[in-house]
Amino acid sequence: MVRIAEGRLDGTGKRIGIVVSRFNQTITERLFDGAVDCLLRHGTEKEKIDAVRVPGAFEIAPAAKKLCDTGQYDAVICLGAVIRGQTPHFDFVAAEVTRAVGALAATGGDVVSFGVLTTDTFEQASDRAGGKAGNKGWDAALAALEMANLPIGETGSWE
Ligand code: INI
Repeated sequence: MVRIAEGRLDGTGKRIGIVVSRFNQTITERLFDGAVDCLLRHGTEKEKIDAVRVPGAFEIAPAAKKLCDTGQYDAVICLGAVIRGQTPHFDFVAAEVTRAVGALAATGGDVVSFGVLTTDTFEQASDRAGGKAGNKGWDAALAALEMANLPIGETGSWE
């Protein structure tokens, strides 16, 4: 008999923090709208969603850590858009936000999900922010809810 534990896609009663960066704001606002839509449609109460805006993707992880450190959130969703330009700057910002949010998530102390686009073009980002490739903000919110409900460690989680 294989024992499987997986989180329910249920936002009822969950307190959720969202960090969204302003750089490439036309994209990031669409990620934000998608994330909020997903949370509301899965039962999270509007009053239990708090959002923090930060300047750019580089600032996302420090703000997410501040939210985690309050101990008030069942999950923190990170949203941003890093789009390749003419210089290597893209690579450094993309690598750093991925590393830093990943390090925060990997502590396992708090649920942290990653909805930061890293694309070559604005069009690719647009496709993934409510365009033909879905909305990665919506997807990040759903992942956050599933992980916030992960039953590992709860009594009888495999029963
Ligand atoms: N920030 C982004 O969120 N996306 C980008 O595409 C981007 N680019 O390409 O430069 C970007 N840079 C700003 C960076 O995140 C910081 O806000 C800035 O360096 C100040 O710390």
